[in-house]
Amino acid sequence: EIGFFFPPEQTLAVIKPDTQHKEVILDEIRARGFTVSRLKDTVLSREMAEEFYKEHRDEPFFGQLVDYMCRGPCTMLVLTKENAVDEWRAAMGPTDPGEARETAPESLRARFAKDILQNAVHGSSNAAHARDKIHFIFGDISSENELICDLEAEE
Ligand code: RTP
Ligand code: MG
Repeated sequence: EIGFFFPPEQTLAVIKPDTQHKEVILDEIRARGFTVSRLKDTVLSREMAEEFYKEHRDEPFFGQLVDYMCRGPCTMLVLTKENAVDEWRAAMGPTDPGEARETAPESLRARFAKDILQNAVHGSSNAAHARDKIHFIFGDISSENELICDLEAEE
C-alpha cells in the first residue's frame, strides 16, 4: 500500500452575524470531518473588523463589510483537518450565493447565505492568513496540545 500522510492543518472559520441555523452549520462542519478546536462568540468592534478585513480596505464594499461584521455576534472557530484551509473554502462555496447555487449547491453559502455581502461564513484564504487570523482572534494557542481534541468531547 502506498499512501500519503498529510499532517493536520488549521484554519479560522467565522459564522458571520445574523446567520440563521448556526447549529446546523456546526453539525455540518463536524460531519465534514473538521475538528472544532476552538469556539467563541465575539462581537467585533469596528476597529477589529477593519483590522480583520484590512486586505480589502480599498474595495468599494469595505464600509458595508465592516458594518456587517460588527453588527452582532460572530462565532469564531479554529477548525483542524488535513488540508483544512482548502477544504473549508470548498465547504463554504463561492463568495456569491447565486454562483454557489449554480456551481456548488451542497455548499454552506448556497444554502445559508443571503447575498454576496451577507454570505454567512468566512474562511482563511491560505495558511499564512490562517495563522495570522487565528492569532488575532484567539491569541497564542500554537503550543496548546489539546488543539486536536473536539470541544464536543469535553461536554
Ligand atoms: P471571506 O474572506 O469572508 O471568507 O470571503 P471570500 O474570501 O469568499 O471573499 P472576499 O473577496 O475575501 O470578500 C470578503 C467578504 O466581503 C464581502 N463582499 N461583498 N458586495 C460585494 O460585491 C462583496 N464582495 C465581497 C463578503 O462578505 C465576502 O465574504
Ligand atoms: Mg476572503
